[in-house]
Amino acid sequence: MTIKTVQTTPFNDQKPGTSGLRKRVTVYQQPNYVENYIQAIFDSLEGFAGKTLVIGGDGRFYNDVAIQTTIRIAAANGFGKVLVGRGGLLSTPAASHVIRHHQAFGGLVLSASHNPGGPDGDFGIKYNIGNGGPAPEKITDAVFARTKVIDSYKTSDAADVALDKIGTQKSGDMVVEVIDPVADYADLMRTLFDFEGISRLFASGFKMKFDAMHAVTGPYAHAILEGILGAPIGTVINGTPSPSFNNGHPDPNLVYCKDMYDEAMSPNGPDFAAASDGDGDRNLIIGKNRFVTPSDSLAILAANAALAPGYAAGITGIARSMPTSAAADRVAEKMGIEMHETPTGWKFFGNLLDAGRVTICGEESAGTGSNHVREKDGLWAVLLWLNVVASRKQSVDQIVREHWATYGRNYYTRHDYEEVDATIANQLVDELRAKLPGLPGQNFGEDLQVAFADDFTYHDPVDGSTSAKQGIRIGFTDGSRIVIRLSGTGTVGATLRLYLESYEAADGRHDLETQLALEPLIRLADELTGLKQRTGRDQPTVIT
Ligand code: VG1
Ligand code: CO
Repeated sequence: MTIKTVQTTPFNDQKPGTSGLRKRVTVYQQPNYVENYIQAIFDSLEGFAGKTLVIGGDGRFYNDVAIQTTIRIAAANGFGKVLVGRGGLLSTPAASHVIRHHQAFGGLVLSASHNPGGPDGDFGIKYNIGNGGPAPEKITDAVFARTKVIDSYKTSDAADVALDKIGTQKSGDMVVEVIDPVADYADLMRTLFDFEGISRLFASGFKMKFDAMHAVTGPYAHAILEGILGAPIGTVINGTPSPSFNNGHPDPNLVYCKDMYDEAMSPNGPDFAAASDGDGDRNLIIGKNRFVTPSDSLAILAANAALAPGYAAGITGIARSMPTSAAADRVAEKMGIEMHETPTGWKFFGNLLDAGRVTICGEESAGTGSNHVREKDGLWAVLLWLNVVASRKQSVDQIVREHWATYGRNYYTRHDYEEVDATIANQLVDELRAKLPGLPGQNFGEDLQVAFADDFTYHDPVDGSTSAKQGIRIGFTDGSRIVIRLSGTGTVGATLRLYLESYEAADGRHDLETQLALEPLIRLADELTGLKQRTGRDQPTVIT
Protein backbone atom coordinates (compact mmCIF):
# COMPACT_ATOMS: atom_id res chain seq x y z
CA MET A 1 0.00 0.00 0.00
CA THR A 2 1.23 3.49 -0.79
CA ILE A 3 0.11 6.15 1.60
CA LYS A 4 -0.40 9.49 -0.04
CA THR A 5 -1.03 12.95 1.27
CA VAL A 6 -3.56 14.82 -0.82
CA GLN A 7 -3.82 18.61 -0.78
CA THR A 8 -7.28 19.97 -0.13
CA THR A 9 -9.12 23.18 0.73
CA PRO A 10 -11.64 23.63 3.56
CA PHE A 11 -15.43 23.58 3.24
CA ASN A 12 -17.12 26.20 5.39
CA ASP A 13 -20.23 24.16 6.23
CA GLN A 14 -18.91 21.14 8.11
CA LYS A 15 -20.39 22.05 11.49
CA PRO A 16 -21.77 18.97 13.29
CA GLY A 17 -25.38 19.41 14.49
CA THR A 18 -27.49 17.62 17.10
CA SER A 19 -26.25 14.28 15.83
CA GLY A 20 -23.27 14.48 13.49
CA LEU A 21 -22.86 16.20 10.14
CA ARG A 22 -26.01 15.85 8.03
CA LYS A 23 -26.15 17.16 4.49
CA ARG A 24 -27.73 16.42 1.17
CA VAL A 25 -26.06 13.52 -0.63
CA THR A 26 -25.16 15.97 -3.40
CA VAL A 27 -23.18 18.02 -0.88
CA TYR A 28 -21.36 14.91 0.34
CA GLN A 29 -20.58 13.96 -3.27
CA GLN A 30 -18.38 17.01 -3.79
CA PRO A 31 -14.76 15.95 -4.29
CA ASN A 32 -12.92 15.76 -0.93
CA TYR A 33 -16.03 16.46 1.16
CA VAL A 34 -16.02 13.10 2.96
CA GLU A 35 -12.21 13.00 2.99
CA ASN A 36 -11.92 16.42 4.65
CA TYR A 37 -14.45 15.60 7.31
CA ILE A 38 -13.03 12.20 8.21
CA GLN A 39 -9.49 13.60 8.32
CA ALA A 40 -10.71 16.50 10.50
CA ILE A 41 -12.19 13.94 12.93
CA PHE A 42 -8.95 11.95 13.06
CA ASP A 43 -6.93 15.16 13.46
CA SER A 44 -9.03 15.97 16.53
CA LEU A 45 -8.30 12.63 18.23
CA GLU A 46 -5.17 11.40 19.94
CA GLY A 47 -3.67 8.00 20.59
CA PHE A 48 -5.46 5.78 18.09
CA ALA A 49 -2.36 4.32 16.39
CA GLY A 50 -2.82 0.56 16.09
CA LYS A 51 -6.27 0.72 17.70
CA THR A 52 -9.67 -0.43 16.42
CA LEU A 53 -12.28 1.71 14.70
CA VAL A 54 -15.88 0.54 14.19
CA ILE A 55 -17.67 1.60 11.00
CA GLY A 56 -21.30 1.01 10.15
CA GLY A 57 -24.21 2.77 8.61
CA ASP A 58 -27.91 2.52 7.97
CA GLY A 59 -27.44 1.33 4.39
CA ARG A 60 -28.66 4.50 2.76
CA PHE A 61 -27.44 5.68 -0.63
CA TYR A 62 -23.71 6.59 -0.53
CA ASN A 63 -23.07 4.39 2.52
CA ASP A 64 -20.86 2.01 0.54
CA VAL A 65 -18.86 4.76 -1.18
CA ALA A 66 -18.26 6.66 2.06
CA ILE A 67 -17.22 3.46 3.87
CA GLN A 68 -14.59 2.52 1.28
CA THR A 69 -13.19 6.06 1.39
CA THR A 70 -13.18 6.02 5.19
CA ILE A 71 -11.40 2.67 5.41
CA ARG A 72 -8.55 3.94 3.23
CA ILE A 73 -8.20 7.12 5.30
CA ALA A 74 -8.29 5.12 8.55
CA ALA A 75 -5.54 2.84 7.26
CA ALA A 76 -3.40 5.75 6.09
CA ASN A 77 -3.80 7.46 9.47
CA GLY A 78 -2.55 4.41 11.35
CA PHE A 79 -5.58 2.62 12.79
CA GLY A 80 -4.72 -1.04 13.41
CA LYS A 81 -8.09 -2.51 12.64
CA VAL A 82 -11.53 -1.66 11.36
CA LEU A 83 -14.63 -3.61 12.37
CA VAL A 84 -17.40 -3.10 9.84
CA GLY A 85 -20.88 -4.60 9.61
CA ARG A 86 -21.59 -6.85 6.62
CA GLY A 87 -22.86 -4.80 3.71
CA GLY A 88 -21.71 -1.73 5.62
CA LEU A 89 -24.71 -2.11 7.92
CA LEU A 90 -24.88 -1.50 11.64
CA SER A 91 -27.82 0.06 13.39
CA THR A 92 -26.77 3.02 15.53
CA PRO A 93 -27.37 1.15 18.83
CA ALA A 94 -25.61 -1.94 17.47
CA ALA A 95 -22.61 0.21 16.47
CA SER A 96 -22.55 1.60 19.99
CA HIS A 97 -22.55 -1.92 21.40
CA VAL A 98 -19.85 -3.16 19.03
CA ILE A 99 -17.59 -0.26 20.07
CA ARG A 100 -18.06 -1.14 23.75
CA HIS A 101 -17.98 -4.91 23.39
CA HIS A 102 -14.78 -4.94 21.34
CA GLN A 103 -13.23 -2.10 23.32
CA ALA A 104 -12.67 -0.12 20.16
CA PHE A 105 -11.10 3.32 20.21
CA GLY A 106 -14.26 4.77 18.66
CA GLY A 107 -16.56 4.46 15.71
CA LEU A 108 -18.09 6.17 12.73
CA VAL A 109 -21.84 5.95 12.34
CA LEU A 110 -22.92 6.80 8.82
CA SER A 111 -26.53 7.89 8.86
CA ALA A 112 -28.94 10.75 8.49
CA SER A 113 -31.33 8.82 10.71
CA HIS A 114 -34.98 9.59 9.97
CA ASN A 115 -34.22 11.90 7.03
CA PRO A 116 -35.07 10.56 3.56
CA GLY A 117 -32.32 8.79 1.59
CA GLY A 118 -31.47 8.17 -2.05
CA PRO A 119 -29.45 10.35 -4.43
CA ASP A 120 -31.63 13.38 -3.63
CA GLY A 121 -31.90 12.60 0.07
CA ASP A 122 -29.59 13.10 3.01
CA PHE A 123 -26.40 11.50 4.26
CA GLY A 124 -24.60 11.87 7.55
CA ILE A 125 -21.44 11.05 9.47
CA LYS A 126 -21.11 10.96 13.24
CA TYR A 127 -18.12 10.09 15.39
CA ASN A 128 -18.66 8.05 18.56
CA ILE A 129 -16.09 7.77 21.32
CA GLY A 130 -14.84 4.69 23.17
CA ASN A 131 -17.83 4.57 25.53
CA GLY A 132 -19.96 3.93 22.43
CA GLY A 133 -21.73 7.28 22.56
CA PRO A 134 -21.74 10.33 20.30
CA ALA A 135 -18.69 12.53 20.76
CA PRO A 136 -19.26 15.29 23.31
CA GLU A 137 -19.24 18.94 22.27
CA LYS A 138 -15.59 19.34 23.23
CA ILE A 139 -14.72 16.99 20.36
CA THR A 140 -17.36 18.13 17.86
CA ASP A 141 -16.22 21.74 18.39
CA ALA A 142 -12.61 20.71 17.74
CA VAL A 143 -13.63 18.83 14.60
CA PHE A 144 -15.48 21.88 13.26
CA ALA A 145 -12.49 24.12 14.00
CA ARG A 146 -10.25 21.69 12.14
CA THR A 147 -12.54 21.53 9.07
CA LYS A 148 -12.08 25.28 8.66
CA VAL A 149 -8.32 25.10 8.23
CA ILE A 150 -7.66 21.61 6.88
CA ASP A 151 -5.21 21.60 3.96
CA SER A 152 -4.49 17.91 3.39
CA TYR A 153 -5.67 14.40 4.12
CA LYS A 154 -4.01 11.01 4.12
CA THR A 155 -5.30 8.11 2.09
CA SER A 156 -3.94 5.11 0.23
CA ASP A 157 -4.19 3.34 -3.08
CA ALA A 158 -5.56 0.13 -1.50
CA ALA A 159 -8.39 -1.61 -3.31
CA ASP A 160 -11.96 -1.62 -1.99
CA VAL A 161 -12.70 -4.24 0.65
CA ALA A 162 -15.41 -6.84 0.03
CA LEU A 163 -18.07 -5.64 2.44
CA ASP A 164 -20.32 -8.63 1.85
CA LYS A 165 -17.73 -11.21 2.98
CA ILE A 166 -17.74 -12.03 6.69
CA GLY A 167 -14.19 -12.47 7.93
CA THR A 168 -10.82 -10.80 7.91
CA GLN A 169 -9.23 -8.89 5.02
CA LYS A 170 -6.64 -6.16 4.77
CA SER A 171 -6.57 -2.62 3.53
CA GLY A 172 -2.85 -1.96 3.25
CA ASP A 173 -1.41 -2.78 6.67
CA MET A 174 -4.71 -2.38 8.47
CA VAL A 175 -6.91 -5.38 9.29
CA VAL A 176 -10.53 -5.09 8.20
CA GLU A 177 -12.95 -7.50 9.82
CA VAL A 178 -16.42 -7.75 8.34
CA ILE A 179 -18.81 -8.85 11.11
CA ASP A 180 -22.38 -10.07 11.30
CA PRO A 181 -24.24 -6.88 12.18
CA VAL A 182 -26.88 -8.62 14.30
CA ALA A 183 -25.06 -11.29 16.37
CA ASP A 184 -23.44 -9.22 19.15
CA TYR A 185 -26.55 -7.09 19.52
CA ALA A 186 -28.92 -10.05 19.77
CA ASP A 187 -26.68 -11.58 22.47
CA LEU A 188 -26.89 -8.36 24.43
CA MET A 189 -30.70 -8.23 24.23
CA ARG A 190 -30.85 -11.79 25.52
CA THR A 191 -29.06 -10.72 28.70
CA LEU A 192 -31.50 -7.86 29.36
CA PHE A 193 -34.95 -9.30 28.74
CA ASP A 194 -37.08 -12.26 29.68
CA PHE A 195 -36.95 -13.91 26.26
CA GLU A 196 -38.86 -16.94 27.53
CA GLY A 197 -41.70 -14.80 28.82
CA ILE A 198 -41.88 -12.87 25.54
CA SER A 199 -41.80 -16.13 23.55
CA ARG A 200 -44.70 -17.46 25.62
CA LEU A 201 -46.60 -14.23 24.91
CA PHE A 202 -46.21 -14.78 21.15
CA ALA A 203 -47.04 -18.48 21.50
CA SER A 204 -50.28 -17.53 23.25
CA GLY A 205 -51.45 -15.71 20.12
CA PHE A 206 -50.39 -12.15 20.95
CA LYS A 207 -50.33 -10.32 17.63
CA MET A 208 -47.63 -7.83 16.77
CA LYS A 209 -46.62 -5.71 13.75
CA PHE A 210 -43.17 -4.21 13.47
CA ASP A 211 -42.52 -1.76 10.65
CA ALA A 212 -38.80 -1.57 9.89
CA MET A 213 -39.53 1.13 7.29
CA HIS A 214 -37.13 -0.45 4.71
CA ALA A 215 -34.33 0.63 7.00
CA VAL A 216 -31.55 -0.92 9.04
CA THR A 217 -33.64 -2.53 11.80
CA GLY A 218 -35.13 -5.08 9.39
CA PRO A 219 -32.42 -7.73 9.83
CA TYR A 220 -32.38 -7.21 13.61
CA ALA A 221 -36.15 -7.45 13.95
CA HIS A 222 -36.42 -10.51 11.69
CA ALA A 223 -33.68 -12.28 13.65
CA ILE A 224 -34.85 -11.37 17.15
CA LEU A 225 -38.64 -11.13 16.94
CA GLU A 226 -39.36 -13.83 14.39
CA GLY A 227 -36.19 -15.90 14.73
CA ILE A 228 -35.39 -16.06 18.44
CA LEU A 229 -38.71 -15.09 20.02
CA GLY A 230 -40.91 -17.07 17.66
CA ALA A 231 -43.27 -14.32 16.49
CA PRO A 232 -45.02 -15.47 13.30
CA ILE A 233 -43.29 -14.71 9.99
CA GLY A 234 -44.91 -11.56 8.68
CA THR A 235 -44.74 -9.84 12.08
CA VAL A 236 -41.92 -7.72 10.66
CA ILE A 237 -42.90 -5.68 7.62
CA ASN A 238 -40.69 -3.64 5.27
CA GLY A 239 -37.75 -5.57 6.70
CA THR A 240 -35.24 -5.37 3.87
CA PRO A 241 -32.97 -2.30 4.03
CA SER A 242 -33.12 -0.23 0.87
CA PRO A 243 -30.73 2.62 -0.07
CA SER A 244 -33.68 4.96 -0.60
CA PHE A 245 -35.91 3.42 2.11
CA ASN A 246 -38.13 2.43 -0.78
CA ASN A 247 -38.45 6.14 -1.55
CA GLY A 248 -40.02 6.64 1.86
CA HIS A 249 -39.35 8.78 4.87
CA PRO A 250 -37.99 6.49 7.62
CA ASP A 251 -39.41 8.52 10.48
CA PRO A 252 -41.56 6.40 12.79
CA ASN A 253 -44.34 8.85 13.56
CA LEU A 254 -48.09 8.95 13.04
CA VAL A 255 -47.70 10.55 9.62
CA TYR A 256 -45.32 8.02 8.07
CA CYS A 257 -46.73 5.02 9.95
CA LYS A 258 -50.35 6.02 9.43
CA ASP A 259 -51.42 2.68 7.94
CA MET A 260 -50.06 0.74 10.87
CA TYR A 261 -51.66 3.18 13.30
CA ASP A 262 -55.05 2.78 11.61
CA GLU A 263 -54.68 -0.99 11.81
CA ALA A 264 -53.89 -0.86 15.52
CA MET A 265 -57.01 1.23 16.07
CA SER A 266 -59.23 -1.25 14.25
CA PRO A 267 -61.11 -4.14 15.93
CA ASN A 268 -59.06 -6.86 14.25
CA GLY A 269 -55.78 -5.01 14.50
CA PRO A 270 -52.66 -6.27 16.28
CA ASP A 271 -52.24 -6.11 20.06
CA PHE A 272 -48.99 -4.26 19.64
CA ALA A 273 -47.52 -2.23 16.80
CA ALA A 274 -44.06 -0.68 16.66
CA ALA A 275 -41.59 0.87 14.26
CA SER A 276 -38.10 2.27 14.19
CA ASP A 277 -36.28 4.83 12.08
CA GLY A 278 -33.57 4.84 9.38
CA ASP A 279 -30.72 3.96 11.73
CA GLY A 280 -32.73 1.99 14.30
CA ASP A 281 -32.37 4.24 17.32
CA ARG A 282 -35.95 5.57 17.48
CA ASN A 283 -39.12 3.72 18.41
CA LEU A 284 -42.82 4.14 17.88
CA ILE A 285 -45.09 2.26 20.29
CA ILE A 286 -48.78 1.71 19.62
CA GLY A 287 -50.99 -0.66 21.58
CA LYS A 288 -54.42 -1.73 20.48
CA ASN A 289 -56.43 1.51 20.62
CA ARG A 290 -53.61 3.34 22.34
CA PHE A 291 -50.77 5.41 20.90
CA VAL A 292 -48.09 5.90 23.54
CA THR A 293 -46.40 9.29 23.33
CA PRO A 294 -42.62 8.95 23.59
CA SER A 295 -42.54 11.05 26.77
CA ASP A 296 -45.07 8.73 28.41
CA SER A 297 -43.21 5.72 27.09
CA LEU A 298 -40.05 6.89 28.83
CA ALA A 299 -41.91 7.33 32.12
CA ILE A 300 -43.70 3.99 31.85
CA LEU A 301 -40.56 2.06 30.91
CA ALA A 302 -38.66 3.64 33.79
CA ALA A 303 -41.46 2.81 36.23
CA ASN A 304 -41.58 -0.82 35.02
CA ALA A 305 -37.96 -1.51 34.11
CA ALA A 306 -37.39 -3.74 37.12
CA LEU A 307 -39.72 -6.32 35.52
CA ALA A 308 -36.93 -7.05 33.03
CA PRO A 309 -34.04 -9.21 34.27
CA GLY A 310 -31.41 -6.68 33.15
CA TYR A 311 -32.89 -4.04 35.44
CA ALA A 312 -34.18 -6.25 38.25
CA ALA A 313 -31.95 -4.48 40.77
CA GLY A 314 -33.75 -1.21 40.01
CA ILE A 315 -32.63 1.91 38.19
CA THR A 316 -30.33 4.57 39.61
CA GLY A 317 -31.81 7.58 37.85
CA ILE A 318 -33.57 8.92 34.77
CA ALA A 319 -32.49 11.59 32.30
CA ARG A 320 -34.63 13.30 29.70
CA SER A 321 -33.94 15.97 27.13
CA MET A 322 -35.30 19.37 28.05
CA PRO A 323 -38.28 19.41 25.63
CA THR A 324 -39.39 15.94 26.79
CA SER A 325 -42.42 16.06 29.09
CA ALA A 326 -42.06 15.92 32.84
CA ALA A 327 -43.90 12.57 33.06
CA ALA A 328 -40.61 10.83 33.88
CA ASP A 329 -39.84 13.38 36.60
CA ARG A 330 -42.87 12.18 38.53
CA VAL A 331 -41.66 8.60 38.35
CA ALA A 332 -38.19 9.56 39.56
CA GLU A 333 -39.68 11.55 42.40
CA LYS A 334 -41.79 8.66 43.58
CA MET A 335 -38.89 6.21 43.29
CA GLY A 336 -36.59 8.62 45.10
CA ILE A 337 -33.95 8.48 42.36
CA GLU A 338 -31.98 11.13 40.45
CA MET A 339 -33.62 13.02 37.60
CA HIS A 340 -31.70 15.05 35.03
CA GLU A 341 -32.82 17.47 32.32
CA THR A 342 -30.31 17.71 29.49
CA PRO A 343 -30.16 19.50 26.12
CA THR A 344 -31.55 17.77 23.03
CA GLY A 345 -29.28 15.08 21.59
CA TRP A 346 -28.04 11.78 22.97
CA LYS A 347 -24.48 13.04 23.43
CA PHE A 348 -25.56 14.77 26.64
CA PHE A 349 -26.56 11.51 28.33
CA GLY A 350 -23.14 9.87 27.99
CA ASN A 351 -21.50 11.31 31.10
CA LEU A 352 -24.50 10.59 33.33
CA LEU A 353 -24.63 6.99 32.08
CA ASP A 354 -20.87 6.49 32.43
CA ALA A 355 -20.98 7.84 35.97
CA GLY A 356 -23.79 5.42 36.86
CA ARG A 357 -26.08 8.29 37.86
CA VAL A 358 -28.85 7.32 35.46
CA THR A 359 -29.96 4.00 33.98
CA ILE A 360 -32.74 5.07 31.60
CA CYS A 361 -32.77 8.05 29.24
CA GLY A 362 -35.23 9.39 26.73
CA GLU A 363 -36.27 12.11 24.36
CA GLU A 364 -39.68 13.24 23.17
CA SER A 365 -38.54 12.53 19.62
CA ALA A 366 -39.17 8.80 20.00
CA GLY A 367 -35.82 7.98 21.54
CA THR A 368 -35.42 5.77 24.59
CA GLY A 369 -32.46 3.83 25.85
CA SER A 370 -30.46 2.69 28.83
CA ASN A 371 -26.96 2.08 30.10
CA HIS A 372 -26.70 -1.07 27.92
CA VAL A 373 -25.27 1.13 25.12
CA ARG A 374 -24.64 4.85 24.71
CA GLU A 375 -27.22 5.56 22.01
CA LYS A 376 -30.96 5.47 22.01
CA ASP A 377 -32.21 2.08 20.93
CA GLY A 378 -35.43 1.43 19.02
CA LEU A 379 -35.62 -2.34 19.27
CA TRP A 380 -34.55 -2.26 22.93
CA ALA A 381 -37.58 -0.07 23.72
CA VAL A 382 -39.84 -2.47 21.82
CA LEU A 383 -38.42 -5.48 23.69
CA LEU A 384 -38.75 -3.78 27.06
CA TRP A 385 -42.38 -2.97 26.27
CA LEU A 386 -42.98 -6.60 25.29
CA ASN A 387 -41.31 -7.73 28.52
CA VAL A 388 -43.54 -5.41 30.55
CA VAL A 389 -46.69 -6.55 28.72
CA ALA A 390 -45.68 -10.21 29.19
CA SER A 391 -45.04 -9.88 32.90
CA ARG A 392 -47.95 -7.59 33.77
CA LYS A 393 -50.32 -9.61 31.61
CA GLN A 394 -52.12 -6.41 30.70
CA SER A 395 -52.72 -4.57 27.45
CA VAL A 396 -50.70 -1.49 26.53
CA ASP A 397 -53.83 0.60 27.06
CA GLN A 398 -54.34 -0.75 30.58
CA ILE A 399 -50.71 -0.14 31.46
CA VAL A 400 -50.87 3.46 30.21
CA ARG A 401 -54.13 4.19 32.04
CA GLU A 402 -52.86 2.77 35.31
CA HIS A 403 -49.77 4.88 34.93
CA TRP A 404 -51.84 8.05 34.56
CA ALA A 405 -54.04 7.06 37.47
CA THR A 406 -50.92 6.80 39.60
CA TYR A 407 -48.82 9.72 38.40
CA GLY A 408 -51.22 11.97 36.53
CA ARG A 409 -51.09 12.64 32.80
CA ASN A 410 -48.81 15.03 30.96
CA TYR A 411 -50.65 15.99 27.78
CA TYR A 412 -47.96 16.57 25.20
CA THR A 413 -47.54 17.54 21.58
CA ARG A 414 -44.82 18.77 19.25
CA HIS A 415 -45.52 21.02 16.29
CA ASP A 416 -42.81 21.15 13.63
CA TYR A 417 -42.58 23.94 11.09
CA GLU A 418 -40.16 22.56 8.52
CA GLU A 419 -38.09 24.37 5.89
CA VAL A 420 -38.87 27.81 7.26
CA ASP A 421 -36.73 30.70 6.04
CA ALA A 422 -33.68 30.64 8.35
CA THR A 423 -33.57 34.42 8.83
CA ILE A 424 -37.22 34.53 9.88
CA ALA A 425 -36.77 31.59 12.25
CA ASN A 426 -33.69 33.07 13.90
CA GLN A 427 -35.37 36.44 14.29
CA LEU A 428 -38.39 34.85 15.91
CA VAL A 429 -36.22 33.05 18.45
CA ASP A 430 -34.06 36.14 19.10
CA GLU A 431 -37.06 38.35 19.73
CA LEU A 432 -38.71 35.82 21.99
CA ARG A 433 -35.47 35.47 23.92
CA ALA A 434 -35.41 39.24 24.46
CA LYS A 435 -38.92 39.08 25.93
CA LEU A 436 -38.11 36.36 28.48
CA PRO A 437 -36.97 38.50 31.44
CA GLY A 438 -40.36 40.29 31.51
CA LEU A 439 -42.50 37.14 31.47
CA PRO A 440 -42.29 35.61 34.98
CA GLY A 441 -45.30 36.61 37.07
CA GLN A 442 -47.39 37.60 34.04
CA ASN A 443 -50.87 36.12 33.67
CA PHE A 444 -52.32 34.89 30.40
CA GLY A 445 -56.00 34.04 30.37
CA GLU A 446 -57.51 32.72 33.56
CA ASP A 447 -55.21 29.86 34.39
CA LEU A 448 -51.79 30.55 33.02
CA GLN A 449 -49.25 32.36 35.15
CA VAL A 450 -45.62 32.29 34.06
CA ALA A 451 -43.38 30.72 36.71
CA PHE A 452 -40.11 30.90 34.77
CA ALA A 453 -38.85 31.81 31.33
CA ASP A 454 -35.32 31.20 30.13
CA ASP A 455 -33.05 29.97 27.37
CA PHE A 456 -31.98 26.60 28.73
CA THR A 457 -28.39 26.31 29.91
CA TYR A 458 -27.10 22.89 30.91
CA HIS A 459 -24.41 22.37 33.49
CA ASP A 460 -23.07 18.85 33.15
CA PRO A 461 -22.78 17.62 36.75
CA VAL A 462 -20.13 15.07 35.77
CA ASP A 463 -17.54 17.04 33.81
CA GLY A 464 -18.60 20.57 34.78
CA SER A 465 -19.05 21.72 31.17
CA THR A 466 -21.73 24.24 30.25
CA SER A 467 -23.95 24.28 27.14
CA ALA A 468 -25.93 27.48 26.64
CA LYS A 469 -28.78 28.50 24.32
CA GLN A 470 -30.35 25.04 24.19
CA GLY A 471 -33.94 26.16 23.67
CA ILE A 472 -36.47 28.54 25.16
CA ARG A 473 -38.61 27.32 28.05
CA ILE A 474 -41.64 29.12 29.39
CA GLY A 475 -43.01 27.31 32.43
CA PHE A 476 -46.31 28.00 34.15
CA THR A 477 -47.33 27.62 37.78
CA ASP A 478 -49.71 24.74 36.99
CA GLY A 479 -46.95 22.63 35.43
CA SER A 480 -47.75 23.60 31.83
CA ARG A 481 -44.87 24.49 29.55
CA ILE A 482 -44.10 25.98 26.16
CA VAL A 483 -40.73 25.17 24.61
CA ILE A 484 -39.38 26.40 21.33
CA ARG A 485 -36.08 25.60 19.62
CA LEU A 486 -34.48 25.29 16.23
CA SER A 487 -33.70 21.83 14.92
CA GLY A 488 -30.06 20.85 14.58
CA THR A 489 -30.62 17.98 12.17
CA GLY A 490 -32.48 19.55 9.24
CA THR A 491 -30.60 20.09 6.01
CA VAL A 492 -32.75 22.71 4.26
CA GLY A 493 -33.67 26.11 5.74
CA ALA A 494 -34.66 26.02 9.40
CA THR A 495 -37.05 23.78 11.27
CA LEU A 496 -38.85 25.36 14.21
CA ARG A 497 -40.00 22.97 16.88
CA LEU A 498 -42.73 24.01 19.27
CA TYR A 499 -43.30 21.71 22.25
CA LEU A 500 -46.41 22.00 24.42
CA GLU A 501 -47.26 20.29 27.64
CA SER A 502 -49.86 20.50 30.38
CA TYR A 503 -50.38 18.45 33.50
CA GLU A 504 -53.54 16.77 34.68
CA ALA A 505 -53.41 15.26 38.18
CA ALA A 506 -53.88 11.55 38.95
CA ASP A 507 -57.58 12.07 39.67
CA GLY A 508 -58.03 14.47 36.71
CA ARG A 509 -59.38 14.14 33.18
CA HIS A 510 -57.27 11.67 31.24
CA ASP A 511 -59.41 11.26 28.14
CA LEU A 512 -59.24 14.60 26.41
CA GLU A 513 -58.08 14.84 22.83
CA THR A 514 -54.45 16.02 23.06
CA GLN A 515 -54.67 18.96 20.64
CA LEU A 516 -57.82 20.18 22.37
CA ALA A 517 -56.34 19.83 25.85
CA LEU A 518 -53.37 21.92 24.72
CA GLU A 519 -55.32 24.45 22.68
CA PRO A 520 -54.89 27.39 25.13
CA LEU A 521 -51.13 26.85 25.16
CA ILE A 522 -50.96 26.50 21.37
CA ARG A 523 -52.78 29.81 21.04
CA LEU A 524 -50.57 31.51 23.60
CA ALA A 525 -47.41 30.23 21.93
CA ASP A 526 -48.53 31.82 18.68
CA GLU A 527 -49.39 35.06 20.48
CA LEU A 528 -45.96 35.23 22.12
CA THR A 529 -43.97 34.36 18.99
CA GLY A 530 -46.06 35.57 16.07
CA LEU A 531 -45.16 32.23 14.53
CA LYS A 532 -47.99 31.87 12.03
CA GLN A 533 -47.89 35.41 10.83
CA ARG A 534 -44.10 35.50 10.50
CA THR A 535 -43.75 32.18 8.74
CA GLY A 536 -46.89 32.57 6.66
CA ARG A 537 -47.92 29.05 7.71
CA ASP A 538 -51.36 28.46 9.10
CA GLN A 539 -50.46 25.05 10.45
CA PRO A 540 -47.44 22.93 11.36
CA THR A 541 -45.81 20.61 8.81
CA VAL A 542 -45.94 17.71 11.26
CA ILE A 543 -47.83 17.28 14.52
CA THR A 544 -46.74 14.51 16.85
C1 VG1 B 1 -33.79 15.60 16.50
C2 VG1 B 1 -34.54 15.30 17.78
C3 VG1 B 1 -33.57 14.93 18.88
C4 VG1 B 1 -32.70 13.75 18.43
C5 VG1 B 1 -32.03 14.08 17.11
C6 VG1 B 1 -31.28 12.89 16.55
O1 VG1 B 1 -32.93 16.70 16.71
O2 VG1 B 1 -35.32 16.40 18.17
O3 VG1 B 1 -34.28 14.62 20.05
O4 VG1 B 1 -31.71 13.47 19.38
O5 VG1 B 1 -33.01 14.46 16.15
O6 VG1 B 1 -32.12 11.78 16.41
P1 VG1 B 1 -33.29 18.18 16.24
O7 VG1 B 1 -32.07 19.01 16.57
O8 VG1 B 1 -33.62 18.12 14.80
O9 VG1 B 1 -34.48 18.58 17.04
V1 VG1 B 1 -31.82 10.66 15.21
O10 VG1 B 1 -32.89 9.44 15.33
O11 VG1 B 1 -31.61 11.63 14.01
O12 VG1 B 1 -30.25 10.06 15.41
CO1 CO C 1 -32.21 7.85 14.31
